Amino acid sequence: MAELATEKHVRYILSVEKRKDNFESVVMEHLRMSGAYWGLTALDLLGKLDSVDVDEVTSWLLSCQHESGGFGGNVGHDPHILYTLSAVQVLALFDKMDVIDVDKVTNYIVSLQNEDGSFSGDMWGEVDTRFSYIAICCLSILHRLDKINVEKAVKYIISCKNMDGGFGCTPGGESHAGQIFCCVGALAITGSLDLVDKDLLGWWLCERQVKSGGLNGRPEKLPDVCYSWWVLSSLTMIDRVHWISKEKLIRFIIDCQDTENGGISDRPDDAVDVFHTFFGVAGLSLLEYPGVKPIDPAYALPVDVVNRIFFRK
Ligand code: GRG
Ligand code: ZN
Repeated sequence: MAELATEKHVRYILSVEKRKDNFESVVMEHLRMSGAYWGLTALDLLGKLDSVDVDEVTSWLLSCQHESGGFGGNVGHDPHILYTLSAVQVLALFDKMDVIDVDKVTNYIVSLQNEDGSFSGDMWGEVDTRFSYIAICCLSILHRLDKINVEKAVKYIISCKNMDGGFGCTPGGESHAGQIFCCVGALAITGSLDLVDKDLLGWWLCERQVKSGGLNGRPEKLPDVCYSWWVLSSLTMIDRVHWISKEKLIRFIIDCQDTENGGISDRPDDAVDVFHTFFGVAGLSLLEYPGVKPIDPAYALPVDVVNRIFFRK
């Protein structure tokens, strides 16, 4: 089997967290909270979460929280539902949920649900099925799913389902693998997967595999390592992973590694980044690649972390 350069990737992820002055860190500045979630989850999947300073990351994370209960992407940045989920996911990885006021974070998310069941991303009101997933995933991790109207939330997600079996950002929006992950993930967490036509959606999703073995996000688009997560996690949740070639996809992800300096890129020979490094490792995890811990396809967290959240008490 093609080799994953695990040690190199661990070193790459640790170095990105520390760097402050290069191109990638400038690009990452406004979404550092999600960057922390991607990097730390990848490290955990590779069995190396113990190489980070938990107290240092936790105190930085807390300094990104606002009075509203929501988190910003970095210190001094406005709160957004996306960074709030990332912060909660990082605390779940660290088993440190006790450092936050869970009801306060819950109130922030609850305040973003709209009358039709949809969710806005922040106070400015943009609506997207991404935010439905984020709200549902985050509240489920916090054991507070009962604080929103789940029935209406599910109804809104179903109103974004298309004739091809896929889902879009809003009703009538084109099917896209990223939105499909969000909608299927939210339906999985709320126990509503019976509302998905699994064969129809499975067919659309498996058609995303192209000659090189990689997956694209929509018909006629180029393959990209991050769809090894968006597409494959969706196929896993609807039990149709065997409809693609696992061997060819493993080969494609491995071909996107920088074997010298570590990290994974979107396509072979492109520049690496933490986002694609995480989704490459997460994809390999779903493909049961040896030495990579299993990841939960709905929560996008290691299975042992999800078990700790739900089966501790
Ligand atoms: C916890 C994993 C996790 C996610 C949180 C933010 C979020 C919830 C989900 C994002 C879902 C999404 C829309 C992913 C797609 C990202 C992406 C690669 C977009 C690019 O789209 P285009 O149209 O590129 O620019 P293509 O590949 O279609 O050419
Ligand atoms: Zn990508």
